[in-house]
Amino acid sequence: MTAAKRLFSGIQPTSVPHLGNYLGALKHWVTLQSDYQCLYCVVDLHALTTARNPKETTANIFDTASMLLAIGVDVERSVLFVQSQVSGHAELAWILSCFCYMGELGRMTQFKEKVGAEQEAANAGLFTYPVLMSADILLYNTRAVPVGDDQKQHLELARTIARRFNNAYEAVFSIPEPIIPAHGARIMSLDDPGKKMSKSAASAMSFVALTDEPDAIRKKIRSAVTDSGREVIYDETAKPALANLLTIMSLVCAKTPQELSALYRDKGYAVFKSDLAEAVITFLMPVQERYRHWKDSPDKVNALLAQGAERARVMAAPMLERVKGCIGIKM
Ligand code: AQP
Repeated sequence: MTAAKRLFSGIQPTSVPHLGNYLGALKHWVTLQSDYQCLYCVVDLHALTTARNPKETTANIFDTASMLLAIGVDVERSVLFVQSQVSGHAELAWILSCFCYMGELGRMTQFKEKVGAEQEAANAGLFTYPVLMSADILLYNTRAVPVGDDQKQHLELARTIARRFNNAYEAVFSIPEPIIPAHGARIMSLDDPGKKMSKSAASAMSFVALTDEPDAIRKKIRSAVTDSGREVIYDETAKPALANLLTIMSLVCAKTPQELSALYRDKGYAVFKSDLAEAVITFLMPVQERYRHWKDSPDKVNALLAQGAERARVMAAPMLERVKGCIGIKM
């Protein structure tokens, strides 16, 4: 390993990643491998906040890792591993929970959105999720964290916890910087442009999974909500649903939303949506091919994950030791 700056990011194995996960985060995971020493983690402990079916959980972990390999996470350059295989994440999370306030966690919008009015019945893991995420990041002396816009607040909390710990003892943790893309940081749901695209959404029509078949993609995009009028123009305020679709197309085709508006302005929504569906299908085809390859090689994937976990454990050990030394529980 070189002395390049460390970068960490994770994805919950709650289901197959969708276009929002890809355009907001995963796509950047691949390019950032050239500039950073990257650790990419399938954060299965986070997924336990909602996952209850053990068989599905095991399958989702494997599928998510296979998809990360398919999109271009390169294990020669980056460390790819499963969170629960490196016990330092859970250990540091407990320690950091003693440096985080209930009030801070109560202000997290993702928690409020996920539990709604049911706070009393929500499991404590949903509430303390950002502490575990802080531990994931800080365990590796991480300098950069590529995430979608929805994780910005959690990352800010990780920075606060790191500063608080550093101030209480010594400068143990680097203060991690978010890397949030200028475009595509919040891809919205296809059936409700007021909500972000989410794996756990009630309706599968709200997202395009990276494994969706061409016909499913055509159907989902054809049924995507659009705004009134028929002109294809990029206007986030007046036409938020269309702006979301134009953003997706712009990232898939490497054209700006303005260029696309000029191209489709008078062609109507139906033509635009049909072309968008074909563009997404073409874009996903090679990814899906590589995904099938990895899915058919479980021994290879599991061996790569075991190697990744071993490397991560070695990288995590000095930080854990230093933190324990600071708080006086050094063994
Ligand atoms: N809609 C989105 N647009 C852009 N980026 C997104 N991300 C998630 N949704 C969007 C980014 O994807 C990375 C992995 O996210 P995650 O799976 O760890 O958790 P999440 O943010 O909670 O994503 P989901 O899809 O909404 O999952 P569920 O439904 O299981 O909670 C992160 O960098 C995230 O910002």
